[in-house]
Amino acid sequence: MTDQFDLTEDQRAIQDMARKFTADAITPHAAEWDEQHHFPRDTVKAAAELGFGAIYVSGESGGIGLGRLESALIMEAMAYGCVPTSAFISIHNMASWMIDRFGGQTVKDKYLPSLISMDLIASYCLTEPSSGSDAAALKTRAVRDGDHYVVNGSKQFISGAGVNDIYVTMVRTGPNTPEGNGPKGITCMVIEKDMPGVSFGAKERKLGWNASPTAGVTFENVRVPVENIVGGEGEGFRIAMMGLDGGRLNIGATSLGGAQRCLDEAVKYTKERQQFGKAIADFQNTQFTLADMATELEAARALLYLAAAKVSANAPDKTKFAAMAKRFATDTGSSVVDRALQLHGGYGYLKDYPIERFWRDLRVNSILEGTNQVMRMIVGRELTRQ
Ligand code: FAD
Ligand code: 2MC
Repeated sequence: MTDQFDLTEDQRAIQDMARKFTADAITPHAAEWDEQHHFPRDTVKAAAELGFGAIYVSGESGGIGLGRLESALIMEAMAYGCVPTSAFISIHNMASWMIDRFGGQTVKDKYLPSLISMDLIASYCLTEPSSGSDAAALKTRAVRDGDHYVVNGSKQFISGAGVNDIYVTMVRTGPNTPEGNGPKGITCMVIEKDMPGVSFGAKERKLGWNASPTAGVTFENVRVPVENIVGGEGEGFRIAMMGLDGGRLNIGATSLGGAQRCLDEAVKYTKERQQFGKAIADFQNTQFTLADMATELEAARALLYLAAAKVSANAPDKTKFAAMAKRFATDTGSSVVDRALQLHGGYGYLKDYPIERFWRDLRVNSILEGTNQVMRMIVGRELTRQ
């Protein structure tokens, strides 16, 4: 086996550390967080002590400066215990990276130290009530007024809204022209929870991701200092999309971790459960099902790790590969979990076993950070580009 197809010793050490953290601090509590709709802030903060609040924030800025494959390994490991908690930490990492990679020194000095320690936690605000997949149609407007922008509008479906401290927000600063109303009229800026005029909607009631609060955010004449913009005016859409290249890998990785947990549970369960005088693992149907689940999961993992290496290397086809991997890993993850549930029979449908929670938690991964139809659109456009 060449090293090219295996993890390095350092990557295995990072994976082991994330797995141990998950086994100690996440897995024992995840069912309760789901049931109680509890956001585990203390656990998230404990993850920061391992550097997981700034996985790919540069070492220069105080992060741990790892690549996207290492990030995927960490997200996959944490999702083995709790998918929404892992994804929550991923979103914080995506937003922090955007500040580090594109922000000026002032905005970096102002926020990064507290984001790295997760004393402040960040949300990512792109979606609006009338613009989900068509993200470049967003309407939240920021108008320059001296040393400030005055922001008005609303964001929808924001993970961490109301509990998080920092909102990395895409707003429209362009003029009312076709170009100003398109992607080139969008700017990225950091808005704080406590700035006057920021308010939050009620917590959404969801199928899953109960450990991760989701709500709308409204901005009413919020005065945001000009120094809070990340990148230049008009660069916000590109920055948002580059953030998502990494975010989508992480979401795919959480599907791999959740599905691996359910596959492991299914192997264990089918060896124990007896019907017709033998373990159900002894039926050929069970073995074929488990074999397909394991094979498909490995294929998804291989594509996701390749895509992660491409994003780390800033390869020209990184966006296409991130989209392919997100689509394939999230769809495969849900399909594996569904089969794990079937192999548990009626017990898989009960909250006494973890499968139904993963089934619910993985479902949304085919929708958020770009639906899997949008992922196909990105890949299809790339394939047919002249
Ligand atoms: P729509 O865009 O209205 O899509 C509806 C359907 O139409 C989908 O099936 C879609 O694939 C399909 N469709 C749309 N356009 C096309 C097309 N051109 N071709 C083919 N099919 C198409 N957003 C954030 O900014 N920050 C967050 O933190 C965040 N967290 C979220 C957490 C949760 C739990 C959820 C559910 C969503 C979150 N989102 C967040 C929003 C998420 O990114 C959007 O829901 C998603 O991008 C889809 O947008 P939409 O819901 O408006 O669906
Ligand atoms: N990296 C760098 N630049 C990019 C890019 C990327 N990944 N993707 C697009 N761009 C640039 C692109 O090159 C173009 O610039 P230029 O005109 O200079 O060439 C500009 O951005 C506009 O791009 P498009 O012409 O592709 O824009 P369009 O509006 O046609 O479609 C689409 C873009 C559909 C891919 C985008 O709107 C999209 O990803 N939609 C899904 C929205 C989404 O993912 N939301 C997730 C919210 S976050 C979330 O859910 C969480 C849980 C946190």
